[in-house]
Amino acid sequence: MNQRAKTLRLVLGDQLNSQHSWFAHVDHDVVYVLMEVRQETDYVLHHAQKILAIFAAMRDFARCLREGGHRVRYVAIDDESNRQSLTENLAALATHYGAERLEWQSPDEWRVDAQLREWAEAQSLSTCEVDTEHFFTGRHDLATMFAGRKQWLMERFYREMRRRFNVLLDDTGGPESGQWNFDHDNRKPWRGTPPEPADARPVHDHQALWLTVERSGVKSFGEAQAGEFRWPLNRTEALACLDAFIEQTLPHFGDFEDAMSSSHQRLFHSLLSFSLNVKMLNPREVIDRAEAAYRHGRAPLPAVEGFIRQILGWREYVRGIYWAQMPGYASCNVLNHDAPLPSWFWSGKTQMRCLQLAIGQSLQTAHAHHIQRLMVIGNFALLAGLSPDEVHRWYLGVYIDAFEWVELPNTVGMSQWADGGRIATKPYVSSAAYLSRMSDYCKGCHYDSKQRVGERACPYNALYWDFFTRHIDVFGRNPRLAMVYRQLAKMDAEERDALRMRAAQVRASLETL
Ligand code: FAD
Ligand code: DLZ
Repeated sequence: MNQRAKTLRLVLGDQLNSQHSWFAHVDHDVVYVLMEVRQETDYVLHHAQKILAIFAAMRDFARCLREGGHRVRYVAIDDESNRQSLTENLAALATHYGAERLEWQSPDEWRVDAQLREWAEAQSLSTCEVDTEHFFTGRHDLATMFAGRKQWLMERFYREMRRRFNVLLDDTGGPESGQWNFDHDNRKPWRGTPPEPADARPVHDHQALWLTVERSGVKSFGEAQAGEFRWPLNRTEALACLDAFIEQTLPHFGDFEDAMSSSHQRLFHSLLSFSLNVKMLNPREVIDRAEAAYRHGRAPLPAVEGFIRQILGWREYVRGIYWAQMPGYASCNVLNHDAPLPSWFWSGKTQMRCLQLAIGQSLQTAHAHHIQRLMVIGNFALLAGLSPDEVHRWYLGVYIDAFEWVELPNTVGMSQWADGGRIATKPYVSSAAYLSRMSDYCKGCHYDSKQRVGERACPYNALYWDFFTRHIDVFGRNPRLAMVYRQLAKMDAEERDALRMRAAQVRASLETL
């Protein structure tokens, strides 16, 4: 075959979409380029499983393309010719193939988007950016929808999306069963029944690949193959996981969406975020499958609506926020929080059992579900006044599904309120009472969830009241927090002092909690 190629097409590690129109026809003038590069492994310290999953999935994708007859150039992390930079490799490959044209799909991250555009401007090659054909909305649709409005609301956006894409509507065009949102039904604690479905994810062994990654000098944290490395690494595997979720798990998703258990980590979550974010699965097909389960009487409406809201609502919404707010969004810090992350974020070794379990699980499996991320880890970080940038970098590194477009708004906005309420109309914080109600984490903890002051009092309690006292200027007039401030006002001075002192003690000893 002729070595030369007219066109190079870049496929990034989170663009493994075999359904993309690029791949509908084989063209021998086109070479698809995938590269494992230090630029992408090292821009933040990553969990070992995230690197491994992306590399293994990229390698499998390249294999499938070759099997489909496409020409592929795969640059492995240890290739001698690898310049470890997306654009430097592209320049070298364009020369190698005598290419006249370079095409790429819109990157999801601002950083890579800017890099490719800037580089392309300085090239004599003709360039072309195409859509990823993945999301429901364009990058700037959300900003257009809310142009001129002070308050952007997810719920408004979500209803509009349901109408626009005809999801869970009745014959009149209204919401199925007359109700848009079943959030209030979806808050049950889990006490052991129904049983957690078996883990349908495939087990992989990528020891050899991991050795190559390590030998190439890539730094990481977390466990690479802790017992089992089980993430879907191609579309066939992802579709099998989707099938299993729809059949066995979705019916209970709603009831236990916010529940946490020390013995059962997955409960009724889909664990589809990695497959979705690297685009092995399309959100439209996931939503269609969930809606069909409801229409065929195999899953109740509150569960299906709750699940669809996460994907059609939150996932598209945070992406719109990201593109509307970048590049400044990454440095938001409205509450001026600047405490460094305690070292136990990297080991899980703290006496607070909820954090020990949620962080421990994250380090072991590169996953934690939404309430663990928001109400255990994020809640503590916000109450303790940790630096939102450090918190963001931890979340971006640790989770298998973390890509900045979705992680940053969730961390900096929803979880740390560092954007001043752009996403969350009030901060997601709680005392130990919430954690104790929604999980069994407090049982057997070194700290007492019921005590507010004293050495053994759960740190969340004093921190909670201290947070609202410290930030009364920001939150004191928020009508959604009126109750909190009424409760604070009812406390006598002695009680408030004791809480303040306990909180100060906790904040001074974060490292040893
Ligand atoms: P399920 O509970 O089964 O939900 C189904 C799907 O809905 C998910 O796969 C995901 O695609 C989507 N979804 C649910 N909640 C959200 C949300 N808030 N924003 C966007 N999509 C959502 N999600 C990521 O995909 N990547 C991240 O980097 C990420 N970082 C987060 C950081 C913080 C601080 C918080 C609070 C949440 C974060 N989330 C992130 C959202 C959510 O926690 C994960 O999507 C979810 O836990 C993934 O597990 P799952 O597939 O089992 O989700
Ligand atoms: C996350 C990641 C990692 C760890 N490594 C690579 C890589 O070596 N090559 C690659 O193309 N993509 C990788 N990715 C995913 C990218 O970070 C992601 O594609 C961009 O940030 C755009 O969203």
